[in-house]
Formats: sequence, C-alpha cells, structure tokens
Amino acid sequence: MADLLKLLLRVAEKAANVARVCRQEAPLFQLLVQEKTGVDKNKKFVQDFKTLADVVIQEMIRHDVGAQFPEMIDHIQGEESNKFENGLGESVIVTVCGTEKETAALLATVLDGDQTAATLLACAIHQDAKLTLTDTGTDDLHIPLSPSDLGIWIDPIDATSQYIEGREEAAVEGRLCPSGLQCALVLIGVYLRATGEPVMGVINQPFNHKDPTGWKGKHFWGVSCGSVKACSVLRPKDRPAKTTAAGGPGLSVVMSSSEKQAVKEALAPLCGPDRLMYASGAGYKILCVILGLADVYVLSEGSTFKWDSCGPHALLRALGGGMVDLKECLHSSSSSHCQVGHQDQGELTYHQPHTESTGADHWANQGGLVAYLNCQILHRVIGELKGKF
Ligand code: 2IP
Ligand code: CA
Ligand code: CA
Repeated sequence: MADLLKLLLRVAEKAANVARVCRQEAPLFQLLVQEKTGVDKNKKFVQDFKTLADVVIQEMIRHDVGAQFPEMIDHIQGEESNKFENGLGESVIVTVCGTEKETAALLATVLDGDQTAATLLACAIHQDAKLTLTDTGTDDLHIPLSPSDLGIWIDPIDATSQYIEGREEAAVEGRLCPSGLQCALVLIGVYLRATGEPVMGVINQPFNHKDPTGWKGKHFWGVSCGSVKACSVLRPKDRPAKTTAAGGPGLSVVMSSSEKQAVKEALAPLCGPDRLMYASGAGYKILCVILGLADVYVLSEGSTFKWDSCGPHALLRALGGGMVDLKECLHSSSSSHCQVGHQDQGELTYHQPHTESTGADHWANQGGLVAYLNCQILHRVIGELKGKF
C-alpha cells in the first residue's frame, strides 16, 4: 500500500494548494474574510465560504482516493458534509466533476453565480500537484495492508480560525508557533476498519515558511503497521540533541490556551521554566510532539474529533509513541502502558462512534487525550494528573 501513501501525499499537497489559492487570489480571499453583516445575513454562501473551502478540499480528497481505490470510497469520512446551502436556500451537493468546467459550473451555483471565484477554485481542484516524491523514502516501503480493510479520516483544514485570521508569524527554529498560519494543517489518517488502529498518516502544513515567491508548505508522513514502522521525521534517538525538547530541565507540555486552570496548575511543577506552552490547532499541537518541540500534548476536554487525531496519531505510533484517552488512563488502576503486551491500553481508536451522542460528538475524542513519544513521560503526566481535576 505504498501507492496509497503516495496518493495521500499528493492529494494533501493539492489540498494545501487550494488553501493557499483561497488566500492568494483576491476574489477568493475577499469571500474568505467577509464578516457577517446585516445585508449579507441571508446570503449564507458569503458567510460560509470558509466552510465551502473545507467541503471542497474534503470532496477532492475523497474523489481522488475513491478513483484509485474504489474499495475505500464508502469508508472515507471527514469533518464536513458535502451538502451545502446557497444564498437562495437551495441545497447543493458539492462534488468534484469529470472536468474543470463542470466543477466550476457546480461551484458557481453554490457561490450564487460568482463565476470568477468558481473558476479559480475549480482550477486549483483539478490541478495535479507537482509534488516531487524523491527522498521521501516511500519507494522502498512495503506496507502489508489491503484497501478493503481500511478507512480514512480527513480534516481538510485544521485550525480554521488561524487560517481565516491569517496572521503571519515569524517561526523561530526549535520553537513552536503559538498561533498564526503555521498552525493550519491538512490532516489525513488511515485506520483499520476491524480494530480502529491508526496505521498511516499524512500531515501537510500549507504555510510552513514564506520566501520571496510566497508561502511554501511542508509535508510529514508516517506508517505504523505491525513491525513496519516508517516516518518522514527522524526517530527521537536519532535527532541532534539541540533540536529536541527532551534533555532540558523538566518536561515541556503543550496545551490549548483554553485548558482548565486545574490542569495547568497540576502540570506546572513538572515543567521547566517556559516549558508549559500554548498553541492553536489540535493537529498542530500533536505535530509539535511529533517534531520534539514538546514532550506531550495534554487536553482534558472532549473538544477534538477523530478527524483531528487519526493522521497525526499514526505518525506518533510510527515513532514509538501514541495517543491515549486521558479519562480512561486516569481511571485505570494499571500502570502497564509501557509493558510488553499492554502497549495499546487506552490508545484512541477510530472505528466506533459514540452512539449515545449526536452530530459531530458521535466522533469526539470524548475523554480528552495525551499525545506522547515516550511512554515513561506519559506515565509521569498521568500520575501527576490523577485526582487533580
Ligand atoms: C479545531 C481546531 C482548534 C482546536 C479544536 C479543533 O478544529 O484545531 O484549534 O482547539 O480542538 O477541533 P484549540 O486550538 O483550542 O486546541 P477546526 O479548526 O477544524 O474546527
Ligand atoms: Ca479540526
Ligand atoms: Ca477543520
């Protein structure tokens, strides 16, 4: 299934292009940043263009994966639904059509006849990403998976608020970006339908850095399938010491700035000075752990969803780490997560909805989570949090 990985890298790059085009092309950018005003209130398309960008990206990924792997088409899910209501109250199913012209015509109906915006968007959707896959290490990979056993979770754009706001923060080497365009990510995760185990993940950061020609992206991938573990990111033990969070005084923890005070206070004593950090975007915080910019990401609320965590979770597992349900770990009497045979205790899975919940909460990571690379550190964090909130 190295073909699937290559395809996901390509579609994620195409998704990143669509995200960049929406900010670069004036007619699309204006729609993206429109504020809700009195006059526009009934024109749902204007307020919801950001949702349309998400829907279009998700459908494009679904279309391209389904075309190459028809066995998977009914098992590709994401944050968005493809049903969209235009300014006239008509419901339109957004799909990627056979030709660019047809897609543009369909998008124009959603965009209340805005041909310019529809044409620009259709062009980006139908453009084949020129992603050079040399040096990614995917060529020699043999991944023992079959498409009919797999499902996919997509978050077309994570940290949408940062994407819309569009602040251009300068990145500092070895430090995370607390907010700004860098936090916006395209997330694609593949899991086993039978067990819900995440086995392959692709993360594309459309706005990684800016050069004189504009924003440039970066992609990351990982595979964790039985004994096959491979990742585009170096394993912690192979990293140059100064680029990692480990080794300094105390742990480094990344959280949402809206995290509970009790959790912040409980973890502060474990952390070194300035090492209790805050950043936007659930996917971006997990990426910070993957890259060693933080030891753990702790979230005490059920405010993330399967599409936020599946892809990045596969990269953590490829590097020997993982992501657990925080509530489950806090209530478990066992401390055996690191012991052989108990590796998967508390690990999040991706195949079972919470049938008692409604809407998006069906697929929430309800018990909160901890993302980690080192399970000894996970233990310390869980031990510290027990009984504290
Ligand atoms: C959001 C986004 C938010 C995050 C939230 C996610 O996804 O990643 O930034 O909150 O949990 O569901 P926070 O930044 O406080 O961690 P989206 O942008 O796709 O709605
Ligand atoms: Ca999200
Ligand atoms: Ca999203």
